[in-house]
Amino acid sequence: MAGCFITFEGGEGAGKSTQIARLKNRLGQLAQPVIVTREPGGSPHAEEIRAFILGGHAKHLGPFAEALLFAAARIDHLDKTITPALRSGTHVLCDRFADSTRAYQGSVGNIDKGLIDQLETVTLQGVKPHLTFILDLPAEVGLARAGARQAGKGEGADRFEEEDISFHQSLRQAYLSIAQAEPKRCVVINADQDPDEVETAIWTALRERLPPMTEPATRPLDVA
Ligand code: T5A
Repeated sequence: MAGCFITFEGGEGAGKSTQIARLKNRLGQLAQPVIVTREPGGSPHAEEIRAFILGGHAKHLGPFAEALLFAAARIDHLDKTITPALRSGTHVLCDRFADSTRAYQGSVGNIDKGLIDQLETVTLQGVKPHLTFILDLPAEVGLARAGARQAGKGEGADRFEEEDISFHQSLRQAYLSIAQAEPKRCVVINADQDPDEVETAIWTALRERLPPMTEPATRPLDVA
């Protein structure tokens, strides 16, 4: 793989989409080839599965069935979007990935860790993010941001946003545990600050972890 695979994780309203757009802009100014994608979704069939899950249609099946549906969407997303981009030397910025299944369905949904590990192995087929930014903030702050944005658009809460506060507080701890278990891949970013400060923290970490990405692209990428 010639491109870098970077994922953004965190609770609801953490600011992932905002920061992904800013990072894409910065990389574009350096002529770095980059695409932005998201989970669940990121390919036509995965977007269909997204609508089904976030519409709440799989909730009654329980967390493991939901994890299988997220995995099915992920297989198509990898196959159609992520892997071809990385092979062609394009960086991929992805809004949520396998850590979301580990946190939401695994830790908070109480699915056995060994089962989540096995599911991840068969789903990812060895494709792992080079770097994962975990945007960390109190659950109440993130939910308030997500709620305000939805109110502005006249939308309601989705399948997971409507869970109670203890669900979202557990989620925050689940992400911090993931970061603690994989410090080489994960960087925790304080997302409870001004968007410009969050952007600077992300750029600084990127420069430390993947320096070729933060320089002008003057030759074919060789950063695998
Ligand atoms: N899910 C997903 C699983 O359960 N398992 C899985 O395996 C996967 C892949 C996806 C849902 O599916 C679940 C997790 C999710 O519940 P989604 O619609 O894609 O749902 O929603 P989220 O990924 O949660 O994304 P959000 O859009 O809710 O949040 P973001 O992208 O983190 O936040 P963003 O950038 O849209 O910002 C939210 C609001 O806050 C403002 C923005 O302007 C916006 O209005 N904002 C800030 N305000 C103040 N300070 C800052 N620093 C700010 N940054 C942004």
